[in-house]
Amino acid sequence: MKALLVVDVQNDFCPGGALAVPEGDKVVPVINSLLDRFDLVVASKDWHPQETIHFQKWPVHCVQNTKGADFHPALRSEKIQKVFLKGTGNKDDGYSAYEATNENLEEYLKAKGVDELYVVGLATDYCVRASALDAVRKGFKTTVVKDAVAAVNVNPGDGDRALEELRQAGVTLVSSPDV
Ligand code: VGL
Ligand code: ZN
Repeated sequence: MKALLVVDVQNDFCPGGALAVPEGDKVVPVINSLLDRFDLVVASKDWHPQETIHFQKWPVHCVQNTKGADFHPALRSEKIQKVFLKGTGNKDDGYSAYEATNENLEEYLKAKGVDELYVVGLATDYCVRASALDAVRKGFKTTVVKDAVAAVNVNPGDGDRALEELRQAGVTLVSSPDV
């Protein structure tokens, strides 16, 4: 059983948003093209309170129930069976989808019989990285689709370094035509 995890494809991480990932919107058509190849599609949302220590590191973004926290309008979000909300506390970053507080992602996937998890979305160097690392640690056969992720790149090369770290941790890297 193979599932797709769509990480944080939200307005604030796309061009024009509060914490825009360069070319963040470019992942949307690639992700849309993958959705029908999976038995199960789930997503995470960065879902912050108005005040959190997270905003000492980052501009205010993805505040709960704001437009910036909505999915990118072109994402075929009707295909998403469950949304996992993370970063909801005010004392930690909550980068990983496995830190969601509305539902437990690990238990949800295991209850559905998922053993293989494909991870796509934003941003390669933060939430995709943290979610994929947690997925391998929890025993999922984990794959990141390289052309379906994009990096913040606070420091040049952060995205490429994150992908190399993931590869060394046991994550498989593929291109979308090979999914
Ligand atoms: C993210 C920075 C701050 C992410 C979330 O979704 O990768 N990055 N908050
Ligand atoms: Zn955030």
